Amino acid sequence: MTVELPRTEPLFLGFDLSTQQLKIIVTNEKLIALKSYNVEFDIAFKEKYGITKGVLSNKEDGEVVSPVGMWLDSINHVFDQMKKDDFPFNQVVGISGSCQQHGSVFWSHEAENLLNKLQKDQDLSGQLQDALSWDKSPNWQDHSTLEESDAFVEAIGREELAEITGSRDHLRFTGLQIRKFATRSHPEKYANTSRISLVSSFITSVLIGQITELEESDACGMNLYDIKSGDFNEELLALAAGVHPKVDNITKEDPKYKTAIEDIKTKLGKISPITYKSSGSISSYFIEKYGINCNCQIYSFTGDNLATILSLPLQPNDCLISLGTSTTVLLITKNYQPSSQYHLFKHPTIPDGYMGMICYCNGSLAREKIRDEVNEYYKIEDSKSWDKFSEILDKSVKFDNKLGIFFPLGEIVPQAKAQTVRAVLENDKVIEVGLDTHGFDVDHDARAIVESQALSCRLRAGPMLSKSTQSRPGSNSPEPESQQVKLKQIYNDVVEKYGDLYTDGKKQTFESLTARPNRCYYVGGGSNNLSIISKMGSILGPINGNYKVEIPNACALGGAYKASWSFECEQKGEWINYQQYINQLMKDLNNFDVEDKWVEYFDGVALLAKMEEKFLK
Ligand code: XUL
Repeated sequence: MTVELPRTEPLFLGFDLSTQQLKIIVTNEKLIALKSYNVEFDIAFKEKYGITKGVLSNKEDGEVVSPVGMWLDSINHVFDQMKKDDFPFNQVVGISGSCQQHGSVFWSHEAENLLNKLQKDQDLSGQLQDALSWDKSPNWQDHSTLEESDAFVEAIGREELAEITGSRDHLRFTGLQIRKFATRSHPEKYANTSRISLVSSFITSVLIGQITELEESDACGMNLYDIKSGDFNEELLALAAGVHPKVDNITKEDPKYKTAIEDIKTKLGKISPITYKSSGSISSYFIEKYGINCNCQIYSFTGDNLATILSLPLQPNDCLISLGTSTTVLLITKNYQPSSQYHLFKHPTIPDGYMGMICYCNGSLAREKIRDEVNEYYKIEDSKSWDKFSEILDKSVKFDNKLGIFFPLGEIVPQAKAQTVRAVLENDKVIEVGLDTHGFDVDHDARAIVESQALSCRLRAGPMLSKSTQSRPGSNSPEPESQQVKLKQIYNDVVEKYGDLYTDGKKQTFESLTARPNRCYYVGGGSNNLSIISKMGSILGPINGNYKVEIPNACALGGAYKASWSFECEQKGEWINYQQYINQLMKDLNNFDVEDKWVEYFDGVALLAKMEEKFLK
């Protein structure tokens, strides 16, 4: 992006503070990305902070942390770069952004005072050194909190925790990290902490020059926030503060309990409900040092996955499927149906909406492994070519009751060891088979890896999606009522043949098995293979089409769009529907045609559910 920046129109900045870099993208009111700037941490700050890939890791105990000063340096670094580029800072009227999720920043008692008197001739990290009670922030890759995870599960229970907070216990989640910090790794530093921010609210705070509230959607990644009641859960706060009656040997009547709860409440502050309203104006430091427009508003930053969904014209029931090394499914729903197998967060711009997130470990590696086997079997010269694999997928037009689960790595969803399982349906019985038995050949492996990955998404997205009876526009599909009768029949047939279906211990219902996505969007390396995404699309069966999209700067763009949407809402003084606002991007997207096999793959759904239940170890 090297366009000449216009010298009059209002501009917006979208930050993406990720693990390895800070990127800032510049957009205008028409949602056009005009320019971007960035700094890679390992290139600019390796020497100063001793980092590798943006973090400091301790292999012994699994601790992974990011130096907070480095983030501050990166803001100065990129803004300096923009200044050198003669960037028209005076046109910037709104800033928001995306930050890595779950990380916490611990402020000292000096923080407010120091934030307030930043001097333009000095950098941020030097001036804010004493504003931190710990100069590090736990990174999302950290896995040093097994002890804390045990405590959360013992006190609350895994499924119950998911019910309350939208996610089960995860080692990286903020509540567990705070418990470790307060009770095990740094109790004195915890005592010297005045406030705790998430990375998102930390950056918002730095830009406005005072400590601001936590942003609600990102706060859902803490294992502390009760999503339904819209407040912190006191039992979870007790766990984070190390005073839970069940696991910490203390009673609720003990004055220490009450003091610790009051203390952690003060430290965390309030959670600001989803809003378009500004968190505050840019602080004088940035006005004086860089010449940012003094009316520039800072709109609350949010988490990176949450910002990603803001970058696309996503409507409720839309799914964004990222086919990278791992597979991540992000979807938008109005349905709060939590499960320990996925995450639900509040949507950052739709007050009654949620973002569902399913994270799989086995993505491209598993597909590549089968591709290599196929190429070896067919003696394909170029062992990395996808041609044969794709040809098999393209000609596999009918589901033939054979399926495989391929986990070269241990899997998170469902939680299982590394393994391969193949099965067929014979005489209405699901039986485990080996390769080259029961008609299961190498071609079946190729289709089964894609089928089972798509079916797993379908099984797990189903409970989160709202039931939809819409039909495809322009199609001859039956009216909703007769469609409903037809679906009931299919559902009854499947249940009669396979029995009730369970996923991750939860019974699938007629509604969950028949909820279809609205649109599916595919991103990431795997989406460049049209045969793979066509097969996935035919199984997932979105009502309004499949789209392949390329959004290399999704997080930063999501941040910039959040800023321009908020700015427009503030100008109008009312809530603008985010989906309508972002829908102007729809005209730039092209869908691809797939044959709809959604109904046919009901048998696949059942077969996968039974295989997971019966054979996975
Ligand atoms: C989400 C998560 C990661 C980080 C990456 O739960 O841990 O996506 O947010 O920055």
